[in-house]
Amino acid sequence: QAFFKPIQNTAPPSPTKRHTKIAVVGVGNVGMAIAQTILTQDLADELALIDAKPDKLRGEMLDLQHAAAFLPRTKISASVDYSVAAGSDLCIVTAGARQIAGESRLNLLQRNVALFRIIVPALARHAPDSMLLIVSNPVDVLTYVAWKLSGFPSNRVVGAGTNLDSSRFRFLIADHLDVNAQDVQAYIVGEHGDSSVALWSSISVGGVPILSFLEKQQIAYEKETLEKIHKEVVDCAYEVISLKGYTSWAIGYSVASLARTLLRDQRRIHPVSVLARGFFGIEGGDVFLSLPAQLGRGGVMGVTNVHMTDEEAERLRGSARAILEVQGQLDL
Ligand code: 6V0
Repeated sequence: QAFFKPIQNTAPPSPTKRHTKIAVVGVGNVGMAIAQTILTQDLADELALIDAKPDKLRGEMLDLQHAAAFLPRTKISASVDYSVAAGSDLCIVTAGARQIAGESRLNLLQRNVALFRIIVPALARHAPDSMLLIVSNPVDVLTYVAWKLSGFPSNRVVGAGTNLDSSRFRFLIADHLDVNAQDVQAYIVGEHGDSSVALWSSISVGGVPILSFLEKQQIAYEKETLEKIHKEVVDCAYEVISLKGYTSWAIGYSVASLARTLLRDQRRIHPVSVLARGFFGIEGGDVFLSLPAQLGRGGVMGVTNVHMTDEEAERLRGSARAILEVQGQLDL
């Protein structure tokens, strides 16, 4: 006997109501921070978790399911089998090998490419219409690898890129000026990592361009202070990792904000890793790196023609060359 007595003659559910499903591959620190932010922010009707370790996977699934009484209703499933991702609208990849002491970055990359050879074709097979959002590092090269291995059009493959770096940047500027980080418009573009580029010339706070404001107010325009802030953005990931072993909360919020923009067609502009060839004079091959991109239900809709000084554009092209050099050493 059913728990509820059905009401007769009801209309069927509206066919226009979209059912949203997100798959997260890798239930480590980052994957779980993303999963829990997705749940608390009510971004999906269904959440599928995938990992290579069955016990850890089931433990994480149960732990999240046990919070059901406090969360919006989301069906949570988990499996080592990629069929659990079937029908996903968005697949987020956080799986990655851990760096072994003394291992080169290139060797780590090659091990991650080996993982992606399993993960990406399986996702493409089970969720052929999905958007891929890559988080695993080195994120720019791995987003390129995911694009190649998936056979998806480039608008449906995005890397988390410098979305997090830009959030760190906005926090540090806000802290420096004692304002709200949400009022700070500032982008870090290029590689997620050491060769990232801070676009100082386009920063504004509450609509006020920051560099001309500082000059007009005759506040000593200290290029050094600005460079120090950028250096802190690059260094702070290493600092968090050396202090707590990994980063999780900020990347969780950063990726959840991307998921919201993509799935809810918010058309917001995020600095994320996209196929960058042809933008800002980037040549020399297919390279993914972060540019301020407009995102929506169709994935990447376009790249903002953000103002860059010649020096900033040259640094961006340098960042592209650095990524292409690593990419050239891979055999795909
Ligand atoms: P972690 O805690 O070691 O988790 C990795 C998970 O991947 C583990 O649960 C593994 O079992 C799983 N895994 C390994 N191989 C496979 C496989 N073949 N299939 C499925 N799952 C597998 O790492 P953590 O969660 O801390 O980091 C994950 C990745 O995110 C790393 O590559 C980080 O460098 C990267 N980050 C990227 C950021 C960005 O801004 N793009 C920010 C933070 C971390």
